[in-house]
Amino acid sequence: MLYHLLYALHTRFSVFNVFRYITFRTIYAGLTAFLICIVLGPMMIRFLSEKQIGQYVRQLGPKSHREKAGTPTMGGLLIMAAIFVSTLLWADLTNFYIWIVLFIGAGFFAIGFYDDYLMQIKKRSCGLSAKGKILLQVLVAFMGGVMLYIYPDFSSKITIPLLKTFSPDLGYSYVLFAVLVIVGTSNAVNLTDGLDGLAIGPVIIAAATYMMFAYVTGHVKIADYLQIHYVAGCGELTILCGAVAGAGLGFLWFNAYPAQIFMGDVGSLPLGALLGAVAVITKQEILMIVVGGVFVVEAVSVILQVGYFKVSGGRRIFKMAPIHHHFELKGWAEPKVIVRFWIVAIMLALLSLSTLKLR
Ligand code: 57M
Repeated sequence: MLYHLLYALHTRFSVFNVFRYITFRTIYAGLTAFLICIVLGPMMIRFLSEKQIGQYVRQLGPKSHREKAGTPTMGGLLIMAAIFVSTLLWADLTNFYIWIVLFIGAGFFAIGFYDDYLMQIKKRSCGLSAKGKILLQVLVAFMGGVMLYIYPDFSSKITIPLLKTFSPDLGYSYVLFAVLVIVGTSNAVNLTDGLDGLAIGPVIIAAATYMMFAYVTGHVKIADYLQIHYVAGCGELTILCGAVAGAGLGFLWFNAYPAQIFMGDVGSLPLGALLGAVAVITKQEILMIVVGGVFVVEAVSVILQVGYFKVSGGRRIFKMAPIHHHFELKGWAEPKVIVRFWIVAIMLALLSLSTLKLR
């Protein structure tokens, strides 16, 4: 909104010319989202505590988690409010991709909110059924995928990392591919959110990475130089990614070990969906496997554990899945697990950025 209000004044006051630059608006979108979380964080924690919206901790988990019971949760309300307000303030609101990503984020926010509402407020121990949650996620992602597919400027080709000339056109099946990326990323982030700061750290790192991907993919000259897909208009997603990273840093201020607040499904589901949607639009969908490598490993550890448990008649590969619990039960202190996962996430992000040159 500020872009529309203030850039128009640049003919009279040249200083407002700065609002045309995506880099400037990205920095301030990040700072705005960060400040919203920092300023409102303590009030949010007090509000959730007063409403007794505290985490129910299942007895199955590591014993060290028992003392976490009652920690205020649904902090995702604050994260998503910061992202939406900051994006609406600093992005070009005539940009189609901004609205598509916000639509998908809002849809997953609603699903996560309803799940948390049932679990934390109505005190139903399991919330939405797994099938119901997945179906709603697929529906929202499908609607987003169809809108992308029918948008005249958007191509249904996908990028294969490291391959410069091979980018297959998926046609109609592009919609299903987009659903897979968005729903998969959303649930992988959700599974990862099992230790203090464990999910929000890699979310910040992935958002910062896709901030760079969105910028170069939306810049005709840089895209041509790097020989990557040019997606006209997707540069505005740089600002949204800046808001996600800023909100994530603001939330991490309170979610850092020992956490004063958890994000809840109302945070993990939409954050993953936002990252998935940006990955799809910037044509770096498959690279999400690398950028979001921590999320992928967490999800795969669960799939392997549950699958092996079934075929082996009750035996386990890991001490407990997702894999962060395995390291906890091996004796790693929680902060050590968290920071080491962040280090891996940073290394994977750097590796993914290197593919822009390795083509
Ligand atoms: C999402 N939720 C955390 C918090 C957060 C199929 C199975 C793998 C499903 C999985 C599951 O239930 N996943 C749900 C993970 C939970 O965090 C809440 O959920 C929100 C995210 N959706 O925002 O509100 C617990 O995580 C801890 N936590 C922190 N700090 C944070 O900043 O310490 C979360 C955020 C919180 C808190 O203790 O209560 C979670 O872990 O449930 N199930 C599991 O992950 C369980 N694994 C398991 O059962 N493994 C089995 C089989 C099924 C694979 C096995 O290995 O044999 C573990 N989780 C729990 N208990 N709670 C272990 C058992």
